[in-house]
Amino acid sequence: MPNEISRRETLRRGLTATGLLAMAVPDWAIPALAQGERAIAFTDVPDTYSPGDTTTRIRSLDIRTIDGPITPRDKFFAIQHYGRPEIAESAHRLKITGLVDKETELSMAELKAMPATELTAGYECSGNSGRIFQGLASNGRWTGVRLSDVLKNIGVKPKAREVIFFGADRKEENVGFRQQTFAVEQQFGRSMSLENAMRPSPLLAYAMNGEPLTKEQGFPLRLVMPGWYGVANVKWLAEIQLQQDRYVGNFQARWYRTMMGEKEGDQVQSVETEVTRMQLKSVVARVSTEGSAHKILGFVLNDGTPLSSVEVKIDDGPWQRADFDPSNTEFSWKLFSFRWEGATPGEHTIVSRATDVDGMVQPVEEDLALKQTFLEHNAQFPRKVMVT
Ligand SMILES: Nc1nc2c(c(=O)[nH]1)N[C@H]1C(S)=C(S)[C@@H](COP(=O)(O)O)O[C@H]1N2
Ligand SMILES: [Mo]
Repeated sequence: MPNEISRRETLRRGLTATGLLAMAVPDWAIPALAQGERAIAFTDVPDTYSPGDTTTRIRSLDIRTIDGPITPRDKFFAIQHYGRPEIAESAHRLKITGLVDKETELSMAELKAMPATELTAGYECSGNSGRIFQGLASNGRWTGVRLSDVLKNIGVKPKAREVIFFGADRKEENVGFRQQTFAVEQQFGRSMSLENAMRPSPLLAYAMNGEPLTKEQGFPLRLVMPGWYGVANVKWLAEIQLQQDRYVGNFQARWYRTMMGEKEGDQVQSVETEVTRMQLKSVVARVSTEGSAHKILGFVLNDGTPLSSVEVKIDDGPWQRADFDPSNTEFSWKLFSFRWEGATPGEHTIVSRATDVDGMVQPVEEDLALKQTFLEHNAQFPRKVMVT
């Protein structure tokens, strides 16, 4: 009875999606450290570790300090290629050019006068990994206008296929062609198909967590592309250009590609893909203790596909299901917690793995052995803690 099966399948998916929200909240699932609760030390993080701040090129999030679903704006990770341009909001214009009915410039006041949407979205830089203790990830509550509304208002010509987002940040770079090298001014740009741009979720965001974007977050305007890796979220957004051809800018066509070997019999073929939707990843972020009980807290990031489970394994023990935080939403990071009973003094290894409703399971390091580039590293991340 194929109908029956597909109905059950639909029910299961529906339940998983809403189940994330409706699940009973264990009292210890609340992320902030309770009275008398203290964090215990990871022995895999050196004492010299520093997450950086706004004076450094990269500010990462010390994930051991996660104390709620939303990352505060002064802790939200920040990374970019060309530095952080200073833009005056009153002078800023968003240009919309190319295959539109009428090329347009919108002021921030005009954008803010349009119906606003709020959406919680978490993302990580595609270069995030255990190398930097998974600190290039955060979760924010964004306010802005839907990209699709802006494009529909302006009118898109039928030939348009590609939507390019340019930041105001520019830099001269050496571009090679055969034996020659040219110094060319490059503007940070990323593109996507018109189909993806017209989805309901992408936002032209001007606020995070109820406050204006900070300079490092792309003040006064940025794209937020829920479910995609950080690089899609173009900051200091200055121009949206629609065209028919694929965009082949540096950060689209040369950077942010993944090369992965795929086995065909004895042969390994290298397959190159674009960095777009986030690959399923979970990370243990914090371990704390209160009396004799221990709690493990972590987060999951993916493209918004509902999750079926996140599990935790301690040393050589079995995989055990963790609980999802009730604050999780479709595009937020998904916090999870696990009550660890009977922790014995000494060093322990803790690892988590997430599974989605399509049966995708977070890979282990060995599964990624054929990956040739470092981006999109979503392997399970075993962590070491010291119980005293
Ligand atoms: N204009 C512009 N936008 C950009 C970048 C950039 O260099 N310039 N870097 C991208 C990358 S690689 C990432 S991971 C995210 C980081 O966003 P955040 O700094 O708000 O965390 O911004 C993206 N948007
Ligand atoms: Mo990134």
